[in-house]
Amino acid sequence: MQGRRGRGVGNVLSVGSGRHWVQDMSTYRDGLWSRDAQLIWTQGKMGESIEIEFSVPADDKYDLLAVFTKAIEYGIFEFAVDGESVDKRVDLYDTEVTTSGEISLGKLTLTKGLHRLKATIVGHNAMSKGGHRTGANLFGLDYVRLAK
Ligand SMILES: [Ca+2]
Repeated sequence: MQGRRGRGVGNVLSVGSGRHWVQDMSTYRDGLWSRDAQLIWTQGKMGESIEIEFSVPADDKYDLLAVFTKAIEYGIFEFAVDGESVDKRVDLYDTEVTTSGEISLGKLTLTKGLHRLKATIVGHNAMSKGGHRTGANLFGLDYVRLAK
């Protein structure tokens, strides 16, 4: 996850309807996104999920940290790791295009190797204004990081 130019995002393992891609964020506020990029998912529907792989270096207990993109048409998400729900709900609505800063998705005991982070659309802020091509439940992930 951590390369020479900052932290990124692992492979997308599954996704609901809509589109996802790595979006160049260099035209937005300079330096705010690691690698000037985010994983974006548009046109997702209520209850659908995106599942992303992340790598754990050694068996241990970690704080799973993630940075998301926030903007006017972004949704509200809940999370699971390896199919187990974590007690976290994140509202990615914001009046400007920005990042969430590092949010803890929980302290987890993880084995060395690949794991799955799943984000599920559970709604969107009443202020959220979706575009007809993007929907009102957008998801954006800047990076995932494991802290001890
Ligand atoms: Ca990034």
